[in-house]
Amino acid sequence: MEFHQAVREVLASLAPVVSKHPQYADSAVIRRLCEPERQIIFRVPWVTDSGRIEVNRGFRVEFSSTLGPYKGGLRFHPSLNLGIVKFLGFEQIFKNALTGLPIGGGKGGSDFDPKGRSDAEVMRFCQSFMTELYRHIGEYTDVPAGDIGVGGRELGYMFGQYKRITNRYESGTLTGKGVSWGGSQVRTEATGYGTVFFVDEMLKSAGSSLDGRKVLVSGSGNVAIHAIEKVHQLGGRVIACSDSTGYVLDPSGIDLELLREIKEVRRGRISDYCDLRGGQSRFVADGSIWDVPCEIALPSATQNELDETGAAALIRNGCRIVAEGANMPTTPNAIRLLVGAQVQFAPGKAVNAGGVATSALEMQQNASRDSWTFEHTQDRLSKIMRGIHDRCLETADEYGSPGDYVAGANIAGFTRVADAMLALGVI
Ligand code: NDP
Ligand code: 2IT
Repeated sequence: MEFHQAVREVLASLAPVVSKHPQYADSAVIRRLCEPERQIIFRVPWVTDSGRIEVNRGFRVEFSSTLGPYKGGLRFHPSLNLGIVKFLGFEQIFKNALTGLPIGGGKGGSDFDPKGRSDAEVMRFCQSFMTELYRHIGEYTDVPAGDIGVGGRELGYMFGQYKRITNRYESGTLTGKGVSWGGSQVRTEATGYGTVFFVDEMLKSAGSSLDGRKVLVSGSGNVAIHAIEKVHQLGGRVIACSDSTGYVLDPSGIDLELLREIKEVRRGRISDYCDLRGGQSRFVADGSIWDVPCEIALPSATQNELDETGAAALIRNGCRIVAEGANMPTTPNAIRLLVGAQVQFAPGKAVNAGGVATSALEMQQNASRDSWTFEHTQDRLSKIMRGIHDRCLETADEYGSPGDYVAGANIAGFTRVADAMLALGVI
């Protein structure tokens, strides 16, 4: 279902491209792009702390290696299935193309649920997962990173196992590594920061800024936390964030230090926030964050989290910008509603591309055995986001849809990968 949704969304933008450039149709570029180059599904057995044997399913979908090694994250979430991995891998092809960097598209993960598991259990799972995955990946082949449920801890255990099995310190095989063992400055922050850099460009191109804006950020994971941080640095105020159990409303602005303590140190739930924060903050169990009045909404949790009801509430309350920090968080009907109400909408494959772009910067540093400063890396990220933003608008103009970020992102991503496919022949 999700894969078809993602494909339909891209194809809907391509009619003017194919009529202007019939060579794409003649060489079946679209049909070839819809079929992954390779799909790997494997058993992941592991042992719990109490000695029970568990079995999960592992996936890696290697979608397109036209522009570079397959590149994309690993997701650990109980809902994960092949259709979701395929949608994420398909999106990744165009997102990665949009960055202008030499990376192909792929995605993977497992239906393993890390919630409530001890560090030792997570380690044994990651080691078992990598014991199969290692034979499929490598600096020049396929370079995984994190996604939902996979952060620094999991990547550490996976890199350790990869290094042990291969007896090689191949830093360029995984990205999102810790800075003390081959990682890049800013990679942890990059998706959230990049999302806000993109929104800043949207505002600037309308002669405005983030200063004083009221913002909603759904989720409270890696992307959400760093989006909140950058909104606050640029003068905006994030008044609500969420997780799968409900949302926190804090009219005086989310206390980031407290949120990080709860999520990153204690690995706790967002419902703990209000007990510790007090004041006017409150937790709305099972509530929809989109009911909170705002000017800018950044869905940053998961796919299809913002539906027509959410979109209608945002419109009613005067929201002006929706930019996707997550992958495909807005349903097609919600996008139609938002666009119909003149809300500026920017899709994940452009908005959240800062994460994978910084992964490509990590690969550059690994290849040259170098490490850059935080300032330099953040400057590169911000320039890359400006480049993606401008490319979306220029492409939308060129194909007769001025201001349409969806058309711009889909067409600019597609044409870059399609032109390279034409050059490489029928493979
Ligand atoms: P995290 O695991 O750090 O956080 C995920 C957040 O989303 C949590 O708050 C989680 O709540 C919530 N969430 C996850 N699944 C669901 C669900 N089924 N229903 C409701 N809430 C859910 O992941 P990230 O922050 O890394 O990823 C968030 C989004 O951003 C994903 O769409 C991911 O694909 C995308 N993305 C991530 C990048 C990265 O570099 N990490 C790069 C580009 C995009 P709970 O804890 O309750 O499950
Ligand atoms: O969806 C995404 O772009 C990611 N999860 C990041 C992928 C990466 O390889 O850094």
